[in-house]
Amino acid sequence: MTTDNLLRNLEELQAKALDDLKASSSQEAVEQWRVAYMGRRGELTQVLRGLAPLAPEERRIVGAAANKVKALLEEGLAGAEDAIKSAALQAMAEQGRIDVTLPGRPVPLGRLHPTTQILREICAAFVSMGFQVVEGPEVEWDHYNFEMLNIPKDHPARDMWDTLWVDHVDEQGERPMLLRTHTSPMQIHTMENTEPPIRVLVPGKCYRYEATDATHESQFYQVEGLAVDEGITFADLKGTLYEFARLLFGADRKVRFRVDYFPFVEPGAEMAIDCFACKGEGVGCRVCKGTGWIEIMGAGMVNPKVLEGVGYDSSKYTGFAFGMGAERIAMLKYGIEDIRLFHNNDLRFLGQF
Ligand code: FA5
Repeated sequence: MTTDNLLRNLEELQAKALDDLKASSSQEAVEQWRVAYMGRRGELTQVLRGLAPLAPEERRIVGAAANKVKALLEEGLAGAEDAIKSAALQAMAEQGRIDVTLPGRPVPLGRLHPTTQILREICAAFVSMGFQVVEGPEVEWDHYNFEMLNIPKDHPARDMWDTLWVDHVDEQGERPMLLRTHTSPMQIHTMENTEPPIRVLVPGKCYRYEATDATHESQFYQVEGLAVDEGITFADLKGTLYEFARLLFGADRKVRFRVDYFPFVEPGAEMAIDCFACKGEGVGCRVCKGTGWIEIMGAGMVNPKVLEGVGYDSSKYTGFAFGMGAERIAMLKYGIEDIRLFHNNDLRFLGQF
């Protein structure tokens, strides 16, 4: 073949290769193209191999032209590969495109149950006065729920606590186990396990065999308090509970103590605060039912019999105790009219706190 023919062949090869490359729009097609022209048996490779038998002068001319074609095809190949890569990237970006101007979807945030909130508030108030928070069992012995609290069997005061008994019979044929009706048994557990000075606060669930209504549930929370030391007086009880009422219900609260009966305290008292809704005026007020006062807890000086029952010297130690219903405090504080709402799991109710 003459040099001219060889050069014309090269020109045709170049034109055909570049046309083919233009038509190769996928990665696979471009790879096939590379193999067809520049692979080991590719068309251009064959031409380059065919240079060997040529005369030196001819080889120089055709070789230079062939190398030019080779460089051109390599350049074309790199360009085609780049174009395919950026087209793929572009398609990915289009598919997963985020519209940053769209408003976000609100994430529903959970919150604490109103009972948990009030328990924390009550605990924080007493912790600030040096009380320590402890918890106790919900399944109790008659011994702790009643006996050690100066409420022996057949004592009429047992009627104050409608009891749910656990179906467990002992050797004497008695049922000594129950669901605690109040948190007061923790007074005994604490005193049995510690020496004065004692200042504890016991939040916890209680159970009573009671019909439910707007202010009564068969499961509810109480918060118990107990302080025992040398020289504790009724003035300490009043001062502590007065401070509590101010912390929870506002600095200008007034408190009222009236005599009440609980077998484990002597004297016993019921504590009320002046109604924060009507400022104690009463007339027509739904919160205090027109009395101007709201009862919030039972309290009193620990009965010396109870102190002696746990082995304390009642001539040396005195103490005070109190117990309040947590939901009732929450009802007062947040203006909730029905205690049954606490357990309904209604988000319209729970979302308000
Ligand atoms: C007692 O349970 C005594 N242990 C309180 C006490 C402790 C007095 C220490 C003296 C010294 P009472 O039965 O009144 O007392 O209950 C206390 C509070 O628990 C009530 O004021 C009320 O707020 C709450 N409570 C009682 N029964 C229910 C009920 N069925 N549902 C919701 N709350 C209740």
